[in-house]
Amino acid sequence: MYKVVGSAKSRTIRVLWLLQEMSIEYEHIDVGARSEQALALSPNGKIPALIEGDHTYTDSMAILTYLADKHAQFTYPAGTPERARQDGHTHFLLDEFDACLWMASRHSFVLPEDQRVAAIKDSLKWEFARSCERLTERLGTGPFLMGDTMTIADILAAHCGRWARNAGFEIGPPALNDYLDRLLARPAFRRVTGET
Ligand SMILES: N[C@@H](CCC(=O)N[C@@H](CS)C(=O)NCC(=O)O)C(=O)O
Repeated sequence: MYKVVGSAKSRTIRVLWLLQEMSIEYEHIDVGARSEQALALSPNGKIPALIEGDHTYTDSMAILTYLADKHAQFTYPAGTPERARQDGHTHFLLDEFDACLWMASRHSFVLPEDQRVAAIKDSLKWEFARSCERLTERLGTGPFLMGDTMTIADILAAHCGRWARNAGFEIGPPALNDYLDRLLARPAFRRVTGET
C-alpha cells in the first residue's frame, strides 16, 4: 500500500486528492515539514513524500506524474502531443502560480525574519493577477485545461487557486473562479478535507 507522508495542509493534499480520485487505498502519515519523519525521507525535510515498498519519491508533481502514468488515469500517455500540452500547463502552473505563492510564503513565514522582504508581496500579487488572465486563456471553454479530460494539471491549478485565496491573492476572472469552485467541490477533494 502507498504511504503518503505530509500534512494535508501542505502540497501533500495534491497527492491525497489524486489517490482519492483514483479510488486507491493509501496510508496517510500526517507529519509536518522538517519533522523528524520528513527529514528522514528528504534532506531538507520537505513534504510530500510517497513511499512504495523500498522506494521513496519526493516532489508533489513528480509523485502525481508517477501515479497518473502508473495507473493510466488523469493523464495523457507519455510521448503523445496531448501529453506535451498537458505538461506545458503543469510547468506554466509551477512557474507562474506555485513559485509566486511559495515566494510569498517564504517572505511571510518560511525564511528567518531578518531575511524576509515584505515589499515583495505587492509585486507578486501584481504578477499573479496577470498569470490568472493567462490561465483563463489556457482554460478556454474548458471544462478542464485539457478540454473534456481532467488531468493532474487541474489538480495543481485547483490547489494553487485555493492556496491563493487563503493567502489573500485575488483571483479576478469569473471563469477562473468558476473552474476552481467546480474542482474544489469534487467529492474526492472534499473527502480529503473532511468536508463530506
Ligand atoms: N517542489 C516541492 C516543494 C515541497 C515544499 O516546499 N513543501 C513545503 C510544504 S508545502 C515544505 O516542505 N516546506 C518546508 C521548507 O521548505 O523548509 C513539491 O512540490 O513537493
